[in-house]
Amino acid sequence: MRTIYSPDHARHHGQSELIDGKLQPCFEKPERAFLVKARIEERGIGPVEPPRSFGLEPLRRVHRPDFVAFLETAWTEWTAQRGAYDALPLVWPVPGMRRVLPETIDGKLGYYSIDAGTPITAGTWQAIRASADVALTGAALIASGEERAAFSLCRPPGHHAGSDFFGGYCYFNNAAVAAQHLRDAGAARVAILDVDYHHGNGTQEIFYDRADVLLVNIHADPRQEYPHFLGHADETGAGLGEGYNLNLPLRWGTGWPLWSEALETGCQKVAGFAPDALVVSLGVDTFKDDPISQFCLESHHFPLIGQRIARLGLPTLFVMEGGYAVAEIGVNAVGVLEGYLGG
Ligand code: 6XA
Ligand code: ZN
Repeated sequence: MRTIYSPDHARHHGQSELIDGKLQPCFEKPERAFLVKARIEERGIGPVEPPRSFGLEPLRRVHRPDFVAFLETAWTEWTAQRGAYDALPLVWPVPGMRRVLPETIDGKLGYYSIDAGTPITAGTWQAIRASADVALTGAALIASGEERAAFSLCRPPGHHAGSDFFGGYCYFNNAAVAAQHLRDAGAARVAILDVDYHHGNGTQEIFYDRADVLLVNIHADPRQEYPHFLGHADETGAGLGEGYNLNLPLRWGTGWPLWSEALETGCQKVAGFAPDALVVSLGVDTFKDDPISQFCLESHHFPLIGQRIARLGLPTLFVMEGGYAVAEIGVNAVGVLEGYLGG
């Protein structure tokens, strides 16, 4: 299996995030992708290749143009106003206020974000463009039929980013950009299976009223876990998209028996949709020792996830999302790929 990887991810290296009431060193750090890439090489999964450049147009297929433009200039605006240190938002237009775009950077940061855990740094723009190109390059390999499966080693991740907001360490929604690219290249139906520990609220928001992209999410119950305000079981899609969104929330402490049951349910939903291609939002923060998560999967479970996905028999693009237990991130992420490949 080919892996698409860009070293430009390392240009995004946040100092700190607001988490648990404290400014702490970012959990989402360059080492994550370095270690996954190292494991790919160690296990001989296949070649590691750079992305092609797709420009901004594919991003604007799922993100609002003003949001894309905001991300491009946010660092410059922030440094002009504040100084050369990471930008974080502080105030949000919650219901009861008005979402009117402010003129100054502090207001814009709140307007276009969902949390204070996702810094914009000097190299964020270059890294998020590269990350989207990594996803698009993988999608193009699948779309052309050149490859039956590929791994887009994206960093930063993407599934919390919506049509016009960033957050949850995510800026551009790489999986959504890839799924839309597959659609635009001729796939009539695309399924996205999100196995990250967190609900992919951004992906859900982007495709919620569409019947051409099925989204299945297996994640920690939003009543307990981030992102808290989306991901409930009764969110099934809207309008034409009714029935094309399946949320399978699970309680803290969930281990393999219940998690794998949800995977089975999710895979059956995907099979019933009979998509032309599958995008897997591959987070490995379901691992028992993940520092910010509360599920209990063990390293030997990750190949079983890949095996089950392989049984769907679909052209499949794996897109890297979360996972913060850096000592095991390579073993767990590559474990899924090896399971898929029959290892
Ligand atoms: C709180 C947690 C962010 C979640 C990031 C993640 N700032 N999402 O792994 O999948
Ligand atoms: Zn996650």
